[in-house]
Amino acid sequence: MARLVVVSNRVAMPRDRAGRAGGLAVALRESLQQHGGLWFGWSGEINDAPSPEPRRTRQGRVDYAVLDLTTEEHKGFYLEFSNGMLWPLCHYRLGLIEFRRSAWDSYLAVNARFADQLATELRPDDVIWIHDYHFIPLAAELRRRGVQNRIGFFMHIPFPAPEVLAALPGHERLVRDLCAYDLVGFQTRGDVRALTEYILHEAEGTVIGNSGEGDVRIGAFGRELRVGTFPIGIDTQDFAEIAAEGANSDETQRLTESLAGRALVVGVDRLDYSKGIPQRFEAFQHLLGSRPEHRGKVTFMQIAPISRGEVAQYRKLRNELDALTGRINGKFAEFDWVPVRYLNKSFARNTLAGFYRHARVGLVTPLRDGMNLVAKEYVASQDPADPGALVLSRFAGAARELKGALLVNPYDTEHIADALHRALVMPLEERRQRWESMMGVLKVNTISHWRENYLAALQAEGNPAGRGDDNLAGAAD
Ligand code: ADQ
Repeated sequence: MARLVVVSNRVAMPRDRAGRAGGLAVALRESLQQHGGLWFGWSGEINDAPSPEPRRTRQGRVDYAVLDLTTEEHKGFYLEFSNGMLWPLCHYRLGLIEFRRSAWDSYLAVNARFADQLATELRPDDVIWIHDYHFIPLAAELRRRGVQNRIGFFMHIPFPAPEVLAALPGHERLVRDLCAYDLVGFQTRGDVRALTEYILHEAEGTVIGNSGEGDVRIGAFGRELRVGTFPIGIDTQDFAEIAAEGANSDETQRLTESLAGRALVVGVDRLDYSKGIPQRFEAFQHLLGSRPEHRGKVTFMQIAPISRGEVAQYRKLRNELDALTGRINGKFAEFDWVPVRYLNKSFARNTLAGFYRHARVGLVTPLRDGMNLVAKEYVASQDPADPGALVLSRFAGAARELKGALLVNPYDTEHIADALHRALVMPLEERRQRWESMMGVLKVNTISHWRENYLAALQAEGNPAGRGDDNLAGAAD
């Protein structure tokens, strides 16, 4: 039976509690455990005299092998290129990019160094699943080292339109390297379309087959590969259960008491400029300004733990939100009501689920997002008898599936304010209907469904003659 090798920038080590690790880590770990597997990636540590060999841990049937980054690599590969260039590029924020050739060189060099180590770990039958933008060139580097295994890639964030991607010096190399995979998976059909257009118009490639369902087979750079849509899900049942339990938790009780009967609007995001948090604050301010009936009746709680605090744009965003919170509260607060509660901290999943369940409105307004799991978690957490309403950006991948949400343009703060008003006064019957339609989708497209679909598709690709039927996906049940 084939062994599964998962590669991701951060490796969820066995000591990480599942509650913190989240749905994706748990889902990947399950598959690895099922077959025996290897999880390979960055240790999360910086070390200027790193051992060339990975550090290893084994738990159950899973091996973990992690490498440290040097200070220079952490700066060039991780901060400057992955987070400083690819992240804004893929989120359509060209104005935030400062291209440095040294960072690009570092990105390629770290991918080459990781490939050196990973190549020595591999067995001929291994199926390799590489995650996210930090490691786009890894398959090409492995191929250069003679690796012929099936290699799949999943992009968790959006893939930009060719006109945007072409702004990155080195875009040709990046896409050529992407074509070294056997299967490239994206969150939405729009992402598949973006890569296909690049292949056709910038890379002189061809579309060999097109299912019309967000699934194409392309030919480029002397190879054939499949590019498909695999929208990531959550563990819907589990979330619904922990939310029902979380509704009675100490924290949720305290939250409920502190609200004194006021409606709660909740936002939960990493503190990231792609999430549209300032626009959301402006929209709430607009709601209070334009519809005085909500003053004193609604509380907006934004939970946003600090993320990538070393990167200048993230520090700037933090300052902006500190100022906005002060401005809105200064303008509208009363001695017994503070309109905005802004928390830079993380919560355990069950606490978060209890908060979601108590919130009358989930406010999820990214300017661009691969999927956005918070939107799905909010829906899964609702009480079926009295569900809240979801206000969702049309630019989140989740908007393709959650048609029962109130979809908004996240740049249009007045539009968001109108949707917020609609959500706050929405009759129970309409809330129920919308929620049922969304929950129907979430019950089918769970995270296990996503993982199994992806692995089955990878399994079917590049399957060299003579290789047995090593059904990876099915065995994960
Ligand atoms: P992210 O950009 O991190 O993920 P998202 O999909 O919303 O965004 O996932 C965030 C996760 O972190 C959720 O599970 C959420 O519950 C959790 N989280 C956020 N704030 C938290 C807090 N304060 N305390 C505890 N948990 C918190 C990237 C892409 C997304 C894509 C995912 C998965 O940017 O578009 O949906 O990967 O593919």
